[in-house]
Amino acid sequence: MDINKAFSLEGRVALVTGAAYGIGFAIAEALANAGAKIAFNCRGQQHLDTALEEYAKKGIDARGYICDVTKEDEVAKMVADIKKDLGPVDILVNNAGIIKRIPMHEMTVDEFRQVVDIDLNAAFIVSKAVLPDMMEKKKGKIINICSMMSELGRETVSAYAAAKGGLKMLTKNIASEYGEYNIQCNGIGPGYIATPQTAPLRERQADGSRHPFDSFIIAKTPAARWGDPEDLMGPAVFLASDASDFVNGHILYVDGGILAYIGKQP
Ligand code: NAP
Ligand code: GCO
Repeated sequence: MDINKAFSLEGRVALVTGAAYGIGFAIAEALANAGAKIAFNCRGQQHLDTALEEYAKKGIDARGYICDVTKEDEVAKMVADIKKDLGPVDILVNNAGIIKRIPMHEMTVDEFRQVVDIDLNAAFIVSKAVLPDMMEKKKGKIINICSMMSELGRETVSAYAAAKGGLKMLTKNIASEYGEYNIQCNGIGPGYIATPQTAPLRERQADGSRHPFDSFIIAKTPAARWGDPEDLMGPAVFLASDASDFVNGHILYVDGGILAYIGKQP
């Protein structure tokens, strides 16, 4: 095997959902650096315009689309527009996601449903939209961005954990149902990563000390640090490339060792 060719994404079209910033932006940058043509989406024009500027600063000619991934008609239009602009999607990264940190007994049904809609149902919607072209080409990669909460629970994240647990099983089911089309579906399970989504968990206290949750994660992580979106770039290229053609239905945890570690004694 030519190992450099195996990791190359030259000529491939990658759609990374919710890649205006955060983990999605880093993954899109990595796929672009490996040769892929990049399409991304978010919900608002302002985030889109800022993201296009940031991609351009990195020399990436990304195509941005306004699309709410929970809306099947918007997704269908986005996938059709990408096909017209760049070609059929070869690599899909279902990254878009939100979290609501509310004690379950205080969470409304609508709040629960909104998290599940974006973090789980949308992966079904977008995957369903790109599968027909992948099936026709008999080649495709779908990467679902799971979470520690695909394996573990904690206070206040019931909807998020339910969605991410479901996303783990959706990943395994897509892998099972479409492996015969040479389509591989895997997950990436990031640990605790420093992005806008986790900013509230890292805010300095009034006295300048670390947020208690920040200290907790440092103690729970063998690497004794939060992850950076850059830590996900290599794993994403691996799972998007031919190098992982016999990896299917796997959740690759990129967590600094959290899931392996009981945690440092206080
Ligand atoms: P983030 O900084 O909050 O970014 C989330 C992205 O998703 C934004 O670009 C947002 O764009 C987009 N988005 C949200 N809802 C959307 C919708 N309905 N339609 C289209 N785009 C939507 O989050 P992040 O930390 O980068 O996380 C990215 C993914 O990694 C999420 O699935 C998250 O659950 C997962 N994850 C994060 C961590 C972590 O520690 N940060 C760890 C494990 C897993 P707009 O709001 O502009 O639309
Ligand atoms: C939380 C965090 C986590 C991370 C991530 C961990 O409140 O516990 O937001 O859920 O986002 O999913 O893998």
